[in-house]
Amino acid sequence: MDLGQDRRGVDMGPSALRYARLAGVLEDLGYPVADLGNVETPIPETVEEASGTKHVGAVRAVCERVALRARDMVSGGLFPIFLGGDHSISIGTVSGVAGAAREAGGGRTGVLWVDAHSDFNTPETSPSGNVHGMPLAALTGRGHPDLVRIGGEGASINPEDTALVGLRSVDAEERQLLEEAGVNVYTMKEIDAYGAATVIRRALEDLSHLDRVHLSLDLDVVDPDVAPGVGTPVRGGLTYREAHLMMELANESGVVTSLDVVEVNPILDVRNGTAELAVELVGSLMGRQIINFPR
Ligand code: 5AB
Ligand code: MN
Ligand code: MN
Ligand code: MN
Repeated sequence: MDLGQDRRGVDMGPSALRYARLAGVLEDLGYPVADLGNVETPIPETVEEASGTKHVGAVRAVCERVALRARDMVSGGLFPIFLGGDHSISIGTVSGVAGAAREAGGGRTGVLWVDAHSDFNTPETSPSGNVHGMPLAALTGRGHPDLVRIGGEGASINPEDTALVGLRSVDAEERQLLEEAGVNVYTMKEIDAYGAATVIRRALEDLSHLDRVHLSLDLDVVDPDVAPGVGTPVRGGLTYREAHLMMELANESGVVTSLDVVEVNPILDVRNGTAELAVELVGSLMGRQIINFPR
């Protein structure tokens, strides 16, 4: 899907990730992999652009389909990996995963949001009207009613059950909302000051009371020098090794139960390098040891 933002191209993200051997990397780790194909999504050229929250009706329709797929995967005991697409898909992925787990008595789902941005805008605070800047707010019950009710009425996630890591671009009013909501926030400043390992461990600790953790990985968290193929690059991001280390430590914690890989834009990429990095990071999250040294 690329209805949630202004630049074309993120709808090619899933193709680029498949081309970068995502399934092969997981199979090499010993996992059986089933690619369930694409979720039917209109292209922006065929969707009428309403004013205000851009393409909200179409985004909602796609996210409802995504949420149903997510439910089936959780009910089937699978580890879902969702490929974006812009970050608005996560309103569907997270609401579906959390809803299915809750109804099956599988308890409470938390969200680890790894992103340069906090994606906590509402239509009132958004400077752009782009839904990809709103998904985390919608998931906690804030924002456009058509987004909030995706995957079932009301909030899918408690704000205190979320941790945001890697932030360096937050809009002024969005910041107020974040503070009021009480989400756990770790900016690049904390990562620079305390190190990536300390920060990701603290964020995982914030979520340790939960039954499931959904990791939503926006590739723009990585520095644009390393990951140029993203729609909304912001300087001062994670290094190559910091990004890997965070995934390796998330793997060690063993708490992550589902994953989004979003915002890869092949049009802006250089020789599919950002998609390749994304696939590597999934490998690290799922247990690949780059340096396998006995100790
Ligand atoms: B992404 C911005 N805050 O709301 C807005 O890439 C950017 O999913 C949002 O993190 C970036 O338009 C959304 C300025
Ligand atoms: Mn995002
Ligand atoms: Mn982002
Ligand atoms: Mn973006």
